Amino acid sequence: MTAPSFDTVVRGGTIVTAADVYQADIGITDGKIVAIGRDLQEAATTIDATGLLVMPGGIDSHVHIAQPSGEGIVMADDFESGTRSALLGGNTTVMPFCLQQKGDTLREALKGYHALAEGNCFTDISFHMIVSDPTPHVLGQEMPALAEEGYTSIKVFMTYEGLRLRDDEILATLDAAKRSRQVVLVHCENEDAIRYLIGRREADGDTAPYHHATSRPIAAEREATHRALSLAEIVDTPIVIVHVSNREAMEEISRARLRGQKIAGETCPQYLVLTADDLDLEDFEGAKFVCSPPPRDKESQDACWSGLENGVFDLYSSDHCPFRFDDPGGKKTEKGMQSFRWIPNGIPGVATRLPILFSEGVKTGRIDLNRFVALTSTNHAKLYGLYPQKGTIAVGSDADLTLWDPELRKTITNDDLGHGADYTPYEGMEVTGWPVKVLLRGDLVMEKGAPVLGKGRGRYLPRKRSNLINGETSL
Ligand code: DUC
Ligand code: ZN
Ligand code: ZN
Repeated sequence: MTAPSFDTVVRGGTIVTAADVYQADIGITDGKIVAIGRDLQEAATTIDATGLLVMPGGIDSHVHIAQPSGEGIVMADDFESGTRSALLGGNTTVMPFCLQQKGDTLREALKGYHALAEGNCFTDISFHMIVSDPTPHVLGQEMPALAEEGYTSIKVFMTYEGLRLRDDEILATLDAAKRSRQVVLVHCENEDAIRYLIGRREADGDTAPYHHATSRPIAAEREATHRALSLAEIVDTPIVIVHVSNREAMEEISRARLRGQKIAGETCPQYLVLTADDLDLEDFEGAKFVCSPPPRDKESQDACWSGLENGVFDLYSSDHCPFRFDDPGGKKTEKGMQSFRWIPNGIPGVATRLPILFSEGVKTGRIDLNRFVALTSTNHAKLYGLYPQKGTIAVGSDADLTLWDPELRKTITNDDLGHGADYTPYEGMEVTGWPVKVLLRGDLVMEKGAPVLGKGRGRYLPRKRSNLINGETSL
């Protein structure tokens, strides 16, 4: 008997990439895709994909795991639960943030995060660095050295006292990133305006969770988006505008592109299916929806949908940032119950990202299958230096595959999501389309809503430079 040609064949499925939809089998050896064709030969293992879409594993390039979030507050996910939830939702790579605390070096921050992640991940991971203390050592020594080691993206904040950078610090950080050829993600909200409004709300006795939304208005996001784009224009370096919630911020992105700037834009599920009214629920339930920027209104939802359709957005990420609800270390902190100011910012969503876009986007005809794959996988790989190892189905790529049942109807419920939070903001939402099997580097790692193999299969991924840094004008 001759030896099988492949370790594994995924047989009979419909392959979907950012460019094509076609029927073929996929041959896998040593974790890589080695053949794509009709009626491939026998393999040691066969995975039947009849009736299923076979897509590149989801890449969620915006998640927060085990991030320090203030005194007495504990993020609901560690690397085990966060990556388990990602896997159950059809993802094979996630990109969490590594937060530099003031006074620490980037290396110290990385040491801590790697220690937490090592041996605990169900998916591959790769870190963005959050720069909160742009000292000469960070800008001049660490950023260039770390870029060479594969940490090719950083994030800066324009809001949150203690985290936000002033404009001169942002300029210096952008300039350093330009020299080290790193791409910079920017959280765009005007801190001074927000702090002023929070004070006003509290003075008026408006302390319920809903006023998280009224104290972070669209104008505060639009102004900061314009400023971030202007600062990037001054330095002449690409930036990513993350978690965009509304039309006015989108218009800033479009205008900057017309001026010739290299920009990527990102939106998230919460801006497509939630509104500020969700923060207005009784009994503190609105705290379940507190995130920044806050969900807006129906007009903003429509704008974000059109941005996914027409290319203002390149990325659709979860901004998974989970806190438990019924927990004094989560949303129900003692101070948070007194004022929205202290409610930890963020909601879970890494498991529900793909089903929400598939059901509300593909099934409704707003976007096609190719765009779905681009927005959820391929563009993340290109922007953050993982393509074509990740983000596509091609000979030579990692065999990271999500087998998707396009007709499976599910009601989203927290028990199915595998994360550490005690709620999902999408509880009870009916969706059509769900991941049924996931392969990570050729191994079947998820089937029927549960991990097949234990934690620790996920690897850390050093990355190349971003496509935007490498001279391309768009993804
Ligand atoms: N920004 C994020 O990117 N995620 C959660 C909270 C925040 O402000
Ligand atoms: Zn942010
Ligand atoms: Zn985030």
